[in-house]
Amino acid sequence: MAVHWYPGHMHKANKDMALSLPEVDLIIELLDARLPFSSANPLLSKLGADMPRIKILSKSDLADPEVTARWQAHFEQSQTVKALLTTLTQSDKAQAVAAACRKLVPRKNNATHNIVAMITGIPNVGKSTLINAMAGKAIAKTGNEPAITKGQQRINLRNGILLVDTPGVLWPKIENELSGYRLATTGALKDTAINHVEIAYFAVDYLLKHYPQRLIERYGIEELPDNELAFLELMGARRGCLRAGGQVDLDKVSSLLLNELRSGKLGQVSFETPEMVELELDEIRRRQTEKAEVRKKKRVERKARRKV
Ligand SMILES: Nc1nc2c(ncn2[C@@H]2O[C@H](COP(=O)(O)OP(=O)(O)OP(=O)(O)O)[C@@H](O)[C@H]2O)c(=O)[nH]1
Ligand SMILES: [Mg+2]
Repeated sequence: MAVHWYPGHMHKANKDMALSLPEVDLIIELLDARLPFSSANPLLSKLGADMPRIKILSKSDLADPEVTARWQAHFEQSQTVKALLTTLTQSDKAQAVAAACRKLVPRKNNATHNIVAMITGIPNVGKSTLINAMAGKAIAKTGNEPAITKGQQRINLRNGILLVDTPGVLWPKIENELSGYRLATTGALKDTAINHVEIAYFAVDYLLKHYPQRLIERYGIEELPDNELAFLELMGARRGCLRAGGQVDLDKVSSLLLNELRSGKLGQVSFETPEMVELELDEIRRRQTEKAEVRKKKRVERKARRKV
């Protein structure tokens, strides 16, 4: 799915983050544990690339623990990942992040200078929630929809750490189509920017393949159909998502499914594994090489025509 949601405040947020970098000592990058690759916005990965960085897999309570453990092992192989906090409660996580900040910026671990930590991540990943946990009170506005934070906000924790909350940013262009679908499924795109039925088709197709038992248990459907439309129609009939005349209201049943999936009612679900992502990246590279070859061939042909 091509993602077309890059509102003006995201352009500004990117610029502001780059401008603030000289004052920042370290970056805290939040990834969504359900889609650690697709939520790792390359713009944010490049931001302050040589700066100390703490990576956090957020919302791990909603992700499949077995898959999260695989991602954790995958990330820990990398030299650049300093800390990866997953299964901790918000308050333990807050304490662990503060301790990691002090460890990573030892020169400022004193009473005279604040460590400045910038929190980055895609929309709705939990940046402001983490800040509130670190502050011990609700300072930053949070909400279960993307683009709650629209501008940078600085919060002095008065314990030697100053946090910079930033608005969630997405990619201007997402190379991997599946990443777009996963971001829409988990709620990183504004609801008005997506077609619920198209996203529900993607989600049901994925659940039928990877978590069929959850669908059976949640919706009491004994025999699962083999396609997503048939499933949504059955589910719609059971849940009373009907239009006048008795036809299933696909839009309504799609929204219902996405809401239940996002709020964990279908259990802990992950949308990608390191192995799946490796295959997808291979496919993207193959397509890029193919495109480059076609372009080269056309160039050669044009040149040959000019010579005639
Ligand atoms: N289940 C679960 N929900 C979480 C977690 N962290 C945050 N949330 C919820 O996710 C939603 C978004 O959280 P925010 O902290 O506002 O996210 P944000 O990254 O600041 O979002 P923007 O400012 O819009 O970019 C809220 O409803 C939070 O309660 C978590 O670890 N688990
Ligand atoms: Mg926020």
